[in-house]
Amino acid sequence: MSAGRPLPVEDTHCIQNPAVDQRSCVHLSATPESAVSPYACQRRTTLENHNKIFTEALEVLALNSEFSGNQGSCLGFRRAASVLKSLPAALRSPEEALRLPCLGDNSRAVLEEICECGSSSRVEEIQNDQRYRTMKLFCSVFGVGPKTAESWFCRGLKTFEQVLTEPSIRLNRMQTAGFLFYEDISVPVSRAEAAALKMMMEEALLFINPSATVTITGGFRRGKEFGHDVDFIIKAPEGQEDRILPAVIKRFKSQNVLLYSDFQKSTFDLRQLPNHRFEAMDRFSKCFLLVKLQMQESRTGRNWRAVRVDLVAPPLERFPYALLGWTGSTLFERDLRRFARLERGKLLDNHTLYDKTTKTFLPANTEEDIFQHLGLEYIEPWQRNA
Ligand code: DCT
Ligand code: MG
Repeated sequence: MSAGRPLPVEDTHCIQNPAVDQRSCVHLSATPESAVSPYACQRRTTLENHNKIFTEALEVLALNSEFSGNQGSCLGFRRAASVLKSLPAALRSPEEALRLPCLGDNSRAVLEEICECGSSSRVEEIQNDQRYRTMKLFCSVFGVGPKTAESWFCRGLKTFEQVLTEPSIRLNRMQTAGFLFYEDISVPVSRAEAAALKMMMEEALLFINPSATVTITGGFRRGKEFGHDVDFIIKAPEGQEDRILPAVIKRFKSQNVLLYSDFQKSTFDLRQLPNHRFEAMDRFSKCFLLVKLQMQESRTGRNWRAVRVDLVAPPLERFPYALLGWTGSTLFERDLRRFARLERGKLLDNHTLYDKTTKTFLPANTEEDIFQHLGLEYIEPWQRNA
C-alpha cells in the first residue's frame, strides 16, 4: 500500500459487486458502447496509443514507485496508464479523466498539469533525480533487479565502471553475462530478428523431436515491432515436455550459439491450486538464454549479436493456460486473474483455472475456452497490450 496519498490498489474494486461487467464500467459518454472497464481483460488495447504524452509520464512515476519499493503506488500508476492506452482517442481535457476508472488523485493531478503546461514538473524532477537515473541504469543490466541496484547505489556507486571495479562486489553468472553483452542486449530485438530466432528454434526441434512445435509469445505475439527479448512456448508431444529444453540447450551448445543458459526444471504438480501471488513464477520447465544470432554485419565487428531468449515447455494439456499467461501483457494477465477471483470466484494462473464453488479444475483446449469459462469476450493477442 502506498505510504502517501492512497492510490487505487489491486483488489479494492467491486468486491461486493459481482455484476461488474455492466455496473462498474465507467461511461465516457452517455452511450454504453463507450464504457471503460476497470479490468484490462475487458478492454481491447492495441498498440495504437492516443495518449502517449500521459502514459509515458505515468510510467515514469510507476517506475519511480517500484524503485522505492512502493508496489501499491506503482500498480496504481500502471493501471492509470493502461486505462488511457485503451482509449480510442486522446483525452481532450482533465475533466474527461474524471469519468475513467483506475485514475487516482495522483494520476489525475499529473494529467491536469500536462494538459495545462504540456509536461509534469514531478516527472521532470524524477527524471533528473540521481537515484532514479542510477537505478534505471543498473536495472538495465540482465540479472540486476531493483534490490541489487539499490544496494549498489547505497554504496555510492553510480556508473558501470564503478560497479565493475568495486572489489567487494561479486557478480553472479547472469549479471556477468549481462555486463559482458550489455551493448547487444540493450539494443531492442526486431520482429525480423525474432523470426530468425524462431527458425533456429524450429531447426533445433526438427533435430530433437519433429513432432514438437514452437510459437512466439510475449510482446511479439501481441504485434510489437520490438522487444527486450524473444519469448517462445514449445508444444511437445504428451509426456515429452521435460526433455525438450535440455535437448535444445545441448543442441545450441553443440552449434556454438549459446552464450548463457539458466534452465529451471519443472516442479509442476497436477493437483496444485493456482497461485494467489501474481509475482510467483510458473512451475513449468523453462529456460532463460543468451543466444548468438547470426548477422550480416554488426556494430561490434562480429557477425553475430547476443539476444535474450526465454523458453517454456508446459505439459500438452496445460498448453492453453501457459500460452495465455506468456502472451501478456503483464497487466493484462494480472487483471485476468483478479477478474477471475473477484468477479467469478475462480482461480487462474499459467497452469490452470479452478472453480472455487464447484471445487473443480476447468479444462481448456484453446485460449478461447478460458475466456469462455470466465464469461469474458475473447480478446485477441494484439488487443492485450494493456
Ligand atoms: N511471463 C510469465 N511468467 C514468467 C515470465 C513472463 O507469465 N516467468 C509472462 C508475462 C508477460 C510475458 O510472459 C512475456 O514477458 P516479457 O518478455 O517480460 O514481456 P513482453 O511483454 O514480451 O515485453 P518485451 O516486448 O519487452 O519483451
Ligand atoms: Mg518479451
